[in-house]
Amino acid sequence: MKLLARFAFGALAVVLAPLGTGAAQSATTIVVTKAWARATPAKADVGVVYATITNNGDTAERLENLSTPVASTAMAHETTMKNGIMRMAPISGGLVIPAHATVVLKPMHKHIMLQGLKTPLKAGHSFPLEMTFHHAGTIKVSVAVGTLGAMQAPTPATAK
Ligand SMILES: [Cu+2]
Repeated sequence: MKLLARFAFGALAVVLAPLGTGAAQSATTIVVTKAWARATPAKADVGVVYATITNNGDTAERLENLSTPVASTAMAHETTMKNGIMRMAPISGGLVIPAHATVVLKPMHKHIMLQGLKTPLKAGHSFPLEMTFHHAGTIKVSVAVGTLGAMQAPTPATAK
């Protein structure tokens, strides 16, 4: 009975696969969309990147490394509120994207911290970010820069 149920589920998955988004290519288990950052003031040392990460795979994924030419380090962070005090720290154990789940990095939550910013992030511009996952390997993402203090991703029309 159990075996039958598993077979039925497998058949369903095969049928549904072609209906997935066009982004799903051969072995693309991790899809990153809406990568964006806020513009930073001149001489700022830090910046923050947000993105939506979807794991279409059957196993949990871990973001193992981040790299961008605009900053000396990039790291997954988490913002928490404790006794009314907001603080942030590297996510212990790293950022994990469970199987068949989407993790949204957004203001006041999980984010990617850029430290040692080499150049101010300018609204309307974009910059590359390499995200290396345990199974999926390295994914190159273009991060669109929105305005200073923006709370959501700039619309694609405004990003260059
Ligand atoms: Cu942070």
